[in-house]
Amino acid sequence: MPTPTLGTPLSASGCSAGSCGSKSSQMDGLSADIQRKVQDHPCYSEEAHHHFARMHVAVAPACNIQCNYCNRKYDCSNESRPGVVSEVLTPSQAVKKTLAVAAAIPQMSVLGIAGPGDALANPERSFTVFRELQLRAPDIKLCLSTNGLMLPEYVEQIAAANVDHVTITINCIDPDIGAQIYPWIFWNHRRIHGREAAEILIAQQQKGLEMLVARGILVKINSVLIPGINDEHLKEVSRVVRAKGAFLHNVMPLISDPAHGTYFGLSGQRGPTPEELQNLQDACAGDMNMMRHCRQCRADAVGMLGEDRGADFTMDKIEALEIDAQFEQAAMQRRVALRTEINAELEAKRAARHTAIISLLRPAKPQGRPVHMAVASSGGGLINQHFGHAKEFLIYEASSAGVRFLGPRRAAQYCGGEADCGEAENTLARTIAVLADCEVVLCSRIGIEPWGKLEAAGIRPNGEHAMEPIEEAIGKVWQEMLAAGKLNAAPFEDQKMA
Ligand code: CLF
Ligand code: SF4
Repeated sequence: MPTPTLGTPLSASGCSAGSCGSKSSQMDGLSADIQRKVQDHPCYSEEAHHHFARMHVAVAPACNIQCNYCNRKYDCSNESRPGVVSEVLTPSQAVKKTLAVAAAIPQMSVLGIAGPGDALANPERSFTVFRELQLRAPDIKLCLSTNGLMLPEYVEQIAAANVDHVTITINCIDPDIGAQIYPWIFWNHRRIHGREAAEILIAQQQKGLEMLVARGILVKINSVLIPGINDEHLKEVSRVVRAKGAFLHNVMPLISDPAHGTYFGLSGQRGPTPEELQNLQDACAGDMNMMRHCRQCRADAVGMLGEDRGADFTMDKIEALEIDAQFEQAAMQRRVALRTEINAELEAKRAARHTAIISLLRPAKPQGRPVHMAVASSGGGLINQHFGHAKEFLIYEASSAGVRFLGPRRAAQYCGGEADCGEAENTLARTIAVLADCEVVLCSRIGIEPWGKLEAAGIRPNGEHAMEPIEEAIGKVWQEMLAAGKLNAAPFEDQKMA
């Protein structure tokens, strides 16, 4: 499997485009076939997630295993954060909803089945949806998420349905660790507990992974990081799944809250800190392409990653729509035209970025410490959101090695209008706490009050790069800090004490 570099290297001293081995995009080094599969899938490409949307249809209510981090009143943690799925759909409802959403949101490029149970514990329902959509909206990529228990049995059907992307949640390859995560599985008409259950599940997952790779289907591995149980072990998991040909590894933090009623939530098992998550992702990254932009979506999520437009597309609204072949055809043409346009723009930007990076940094490799920066963006890969409107910030690290995305971080929204005034102080303080390790926050605009409070906390607000591409702007700000001599001292000593 090719191993693309995620992020934009700043350092490319002494080289010319295409000859130095440095990469201006994660697309570099991928075969044309894999590029085609990845370029507009918002989960498989960090770049694509700024431009393309996905949706999930909740057609899979049952599950055949129990994970200690899941309570099936809530969404599947394979692919979602805990939260009740609004409505479980029949396959025909799911097809109609997909066609309606894909007509309303032309950036919609992927349809996924990710719960609320397991897609392959509900095979008839899942494959009915895939088969129908393959006929009626063949431009939409099909994506499936599973715990892997039944995967070997369904690989042929997955391939026949043109499902090009499969996610397997693999939390361990050691049954003793598995026994701490999975209390039981349902297998061959009986419930199996403990180590034996984990052993079967692990064997099925590994076999399914090998079978998918052999058929050229892109496989992403999701792993839930559970401190004290599988944290160290996930490095081994990453190494093994990569060796077997998995394309991407997504290590997600355990979400553990007693209110969710999960075993881990009720037993006090904690989730990882952002630093623990990043350290593990970095440790795995030597062996594997890591996904860092996962939003742990709901099993009925709709829209760009990080936004949820599910409320705009409830079944009562969908049922009222008339959808015929002409409608489907026109919608598909709009999607394909927009996709072609976006992909051409991205390709041009990649080429320009590579050239700019090389000329910017030649001949000497700049030295300076890494800097974390937060970005307010509403999509498109641009710095285009007001600080006070940001529901999440994208955290990047700039260094002499390049600009790399560390992940999204949820923030309290402080600017919710007059009704929120009393809360504004607290929510702003919480947002500043979330950004504590960042030295710069880039946004399109920011009010005087938050500006002052951020500065007082040692975080420099920057609105000078509004509407600019994120990574380019971060590279420029880092260069300015370097030129101003601010990157020689330890983090926060020069910048924050100024
Ligand atoms: Fe859905 Fe999953 Fe397909 Fe994406 S989500 S089935 S691969 S289309 Fe994506 Fe959401 Fe993370 Fe999943 S951000 S939870 S990785
Ligand atoms: Fe829950 Fe998904 Fe685990 Fe099934 S596989 S128990 S739905 S997290």
